[in-house]
Amino acid sequence: MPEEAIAGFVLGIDHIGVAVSDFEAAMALHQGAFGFASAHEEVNDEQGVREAMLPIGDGGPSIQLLAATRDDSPVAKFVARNGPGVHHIAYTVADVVAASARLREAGVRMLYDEPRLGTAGSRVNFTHPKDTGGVLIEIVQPVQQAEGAT
Ligand code: V0V
Ligand code: CO
Repeated sequence: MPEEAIAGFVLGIDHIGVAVSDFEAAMALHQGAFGFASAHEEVNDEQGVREAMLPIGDGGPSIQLLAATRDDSPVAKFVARNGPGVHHIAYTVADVVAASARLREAGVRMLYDEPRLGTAGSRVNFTHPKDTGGVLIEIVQPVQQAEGAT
């Protein structure tokens, strides 16, 4: 892979994660006031979240609404500390393992040694927010890339 391609490993914004305390009310707001449609909903037991993806425009990034399903969920802790609000930004990458390695080389702590299951079969990792300017950054390898990988 050429240097330029490695330097440009962030392909786009996959989603912006928003922590909510009332999932139904947040869905009603985003679908009603903003006219978003829900493209995908699931419960991620490992992460302790109920979530919905609401794409912005045609093929744009999504708003990811996240409600905690248990008290020790990262989202429960975030909401208890800060109240509802923007929780993370998720960047699309082609290879989450390579992207994590590159970030570690740059001195950024990654929260997981190995990628974990994200939305719709994607593979994800997160930066430590203290190493990325106080912003929790998720990197996402969507399932299409995972299937297409050789
Ligand atoms: C905590 N901190 C944050 C933060 N959460 N800063 C920015 N954005 C956030 N969302 C700050 C916190 O205020 C502390 O700052 C510092 O980080 C360390 O906090 P801590 O008390 O040591 O740790 P916790 O228990 O608050 O946990 C923080 C981390 C946790 C980031 C380690 O939230 C985590 O493991 N996140 C990764 C998984 C996740 O977020 N899952 C939910 C989304 P001070 O007080 O020291 O200054 S799941 C998802 O998006 C999926 C599945 C998907 O998209 O596919
Ligand atoms: Co996310």
